[in-house]
Amino acid sequence: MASRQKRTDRRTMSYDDGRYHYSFKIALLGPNGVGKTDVLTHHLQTEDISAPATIHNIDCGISYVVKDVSALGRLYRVQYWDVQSAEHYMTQVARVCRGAAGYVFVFDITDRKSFDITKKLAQLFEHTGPVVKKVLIGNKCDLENQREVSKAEAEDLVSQYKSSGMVQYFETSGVSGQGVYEAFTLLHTEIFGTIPKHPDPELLLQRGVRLGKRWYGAGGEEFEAHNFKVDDTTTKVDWM
Ligand SMILES: Nc1nc2c(ncn2[C@@H]2O[C@H](COP(=O)(O)OP(=O)(O)OP(=O)(O)O)[C@@H](O)[C@H]2O)c(=O)[nH]1
Ligand SMILES: [Mg+2]
Repeated sequence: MASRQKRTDRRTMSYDDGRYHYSFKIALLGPNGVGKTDVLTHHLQTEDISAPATIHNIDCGISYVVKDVSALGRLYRVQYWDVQSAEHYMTQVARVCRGAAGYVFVFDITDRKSFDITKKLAQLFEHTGPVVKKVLIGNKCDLENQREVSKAEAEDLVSQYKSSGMVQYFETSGVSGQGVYEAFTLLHTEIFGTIPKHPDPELLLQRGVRLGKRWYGAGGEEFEAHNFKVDDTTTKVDWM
């Protein structure tokens, strides 16, 4: 009983209490049926992500999952927004996804129309500039014999949007999980790379990144970055 009480307390204490260094949002965008949810599911199963995922459903098929990712002694709380059929809700998508630190544009390599829609989505977020990071994913690479979009075309799209933060093209399979780890790892690393050593909160917000409370002591005193020690137990707490 005592131990159950203790567990409950820990859970309550750690519920969104800011015990992380930074938080940010990544939006997955692409037309209906390209495999966004399957790709995200594979990503959420990777080992370097802690804390179980809780899916929150919002309007119009939009849902998000919150996960903690640790890297280089920092704990990042990441919200992954899975935006269904983005082509039908362009205005809403633009509003809901505003302020994201990263975008994953997904199309289906066996469906040219999906590539054309993804081009429009990439254009919708062109204004974010280079500090917001983006990757392009050509999914269903297990269906090579049905390919309609070449790698060269997809890579051309990345080059076209390089100045608005698009960094690389990946081919993935939502069936086998091939390429998923590489795509998300690169996107995370690019986002982590936008955070300066002594960040100014206002500057961070322009990159879609917020500070967590790990920057502050119990009395509200501010810590220097090098004074941090990540307590690994917090990454394992079921906090939602
Ligand atoms: N062969 C193959 N099928 C896939 C792959 N990824 C997803 N699928 C299938 O494609 C269909 C759509 O996948 P979802 O993950 O639901 O697609 P989505 O982009 O989330 O679709 P919406 O949520 O409707 O926008 C499902 O039947 C999946 O099993 C893949 O890489 N290869
Ligand atoms: Mg989906």
